[in-house]
Amino acid sequence: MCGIVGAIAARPVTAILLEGLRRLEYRGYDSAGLAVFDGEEIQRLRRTGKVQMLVDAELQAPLSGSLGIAHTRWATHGKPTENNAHPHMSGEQLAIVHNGIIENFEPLKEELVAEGYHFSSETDTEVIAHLIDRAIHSGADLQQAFLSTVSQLEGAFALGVMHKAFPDQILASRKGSPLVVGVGLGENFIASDQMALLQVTDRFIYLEEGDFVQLEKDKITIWDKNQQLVERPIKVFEHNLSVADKGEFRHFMMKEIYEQPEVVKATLQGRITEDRLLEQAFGNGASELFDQVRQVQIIACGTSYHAGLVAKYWLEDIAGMPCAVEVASEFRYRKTVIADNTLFLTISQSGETADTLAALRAVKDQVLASLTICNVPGSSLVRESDLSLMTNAGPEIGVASTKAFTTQLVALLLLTIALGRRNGLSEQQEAEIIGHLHQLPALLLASVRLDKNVELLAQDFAEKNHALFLGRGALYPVAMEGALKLKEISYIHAEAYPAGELKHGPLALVDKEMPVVTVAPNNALLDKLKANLQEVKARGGELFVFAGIDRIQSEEGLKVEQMPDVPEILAPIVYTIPLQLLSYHAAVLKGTDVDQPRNLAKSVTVE
Ligand code: HGA
Repeated sequence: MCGIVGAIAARPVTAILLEGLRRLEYRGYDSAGLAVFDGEEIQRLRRTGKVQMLVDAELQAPLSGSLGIAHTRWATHGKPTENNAHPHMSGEQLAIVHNGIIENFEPLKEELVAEGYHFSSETDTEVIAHLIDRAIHSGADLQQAFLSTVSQLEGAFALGVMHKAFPDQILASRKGSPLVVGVGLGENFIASDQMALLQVTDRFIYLEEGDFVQLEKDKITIWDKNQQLVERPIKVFEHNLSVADKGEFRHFMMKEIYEQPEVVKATLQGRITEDRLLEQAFGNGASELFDQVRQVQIIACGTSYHAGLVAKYWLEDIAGMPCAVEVASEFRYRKTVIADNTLFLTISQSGETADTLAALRAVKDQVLASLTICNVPGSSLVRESDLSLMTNAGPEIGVASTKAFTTQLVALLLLTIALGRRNGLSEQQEAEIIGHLHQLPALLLASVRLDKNVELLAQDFAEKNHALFLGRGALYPVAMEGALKLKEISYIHAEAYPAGELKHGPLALVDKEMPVVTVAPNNALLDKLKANLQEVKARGGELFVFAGIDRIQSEEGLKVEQMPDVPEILAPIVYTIPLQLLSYHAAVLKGTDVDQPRNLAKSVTVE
């Protein structure tokens, strides 16, 4: 996940670009660079490491100009070296920054090399610079050259381009990666995320897929994916919804529950096309490593452990990949047998979870490769793992994890596709799953909108001391996560069971004081689950069922909340939402400290 910033103004832009990079550093942190047109030449400065290295270098050799682009990189093609850092140039004329993955860069590169273009980096990005240059040399102006180049690119990108011979403009485009336009007075900007530009403007245009923009000092022109001129609305950024602010919400946890449709989009952005996974999103060398993987060992704690358990169902069922899941605090202290060609997968919101980190360190030398799914760039797990996939959920402040969990699940589904591809998952099946993932934000939104109904259900919980959660298949770990949420923030004792286990013991606990919550999407196990519900009803238990449309009806002792119709594969993600809402409302009714429940901490950096 790289970050890009661009500025065209009447004043010097270097400080604006550097501040923008600082604010985007959460997106990429292996190297950074900027290019500024000083009226005569494009001056470029790049450094490996943190943005601060670039800031220090610029202090030594200041760059000045009122047109510039900048980039903070998270390498997908080529190591994090200065040569691979962006901006990339074609000759002295043209500079480009790119966030994303160009899937067809190899044939394009071969073509350009055959025509005499020299490549100074290993990146996919550099082909874009030379393609634009080639089109200009055959008579196109910058705009035509940019458009014809973009039409040749497959994959995902957000791009910013400047050219010495066209110093009155920046061109930009997005497809599959985020990009916003910041609207100033006599100056305009682009960035991967509005946060990068809040220092200079609070007015933004949110570009749509395939949009192409010409940015001048006092003019913004936008064409849509069909190259038709379009007007996009300018929106004023609501500062009260910034990350460190609860905005209209009473608690961070609720804000974070509501953010899930948006952050899941961010997890997917730049990583999928309409019908395919871009597996370079896992980082440099991921594809070659994935080729060799024969099993997956997942290690995590708490909520992340539950995400791992869901992934086991997906990996074995869809990717045919043997998978073991264990809590880190157990794994690290026992003698373990690591099979050949094991991908060691850690999952952690903070990337600093002490037990998970210790488990990684203990076996790092024995595994084929380590991959972490994590929400904090630059964290220890990210630094110490061979590969990483960031969940892009943004800061999670509520101690009880919500959006980190659902974005972890999305990341794990992407991994399932990557490994499945090598194990019989057809292109058609992949396209189907990706199609479902495109629907996911809307499905999450529909579930979040059940809030008021779930609030009513919660009234039956607040007075209770215990609750049971049931699920089957990949919904069993979701039930575990629901029980954990309820425990964490409402202090109601809750346990989760695979529904088939009920009669092997927990049924003895069931009476009218023990609410039983069940997640019951329409799937092959639904009829079995319904039989389990009858077992509860027959013992006077009170059932609360989140169910697919029209499959289970409310009746005495059985309250059904109808969920949106979801593809089976997405059910674990979508059905998580009502359980989060249920625990939230139960806790609010009980009057507990929702965001900072007693005895718990957000980032468990001690064992
Ligand atoms: N493929 C480019 C950009 C990387 C990126 O967007 N990462 O998220 C590179 O490797 O430089």
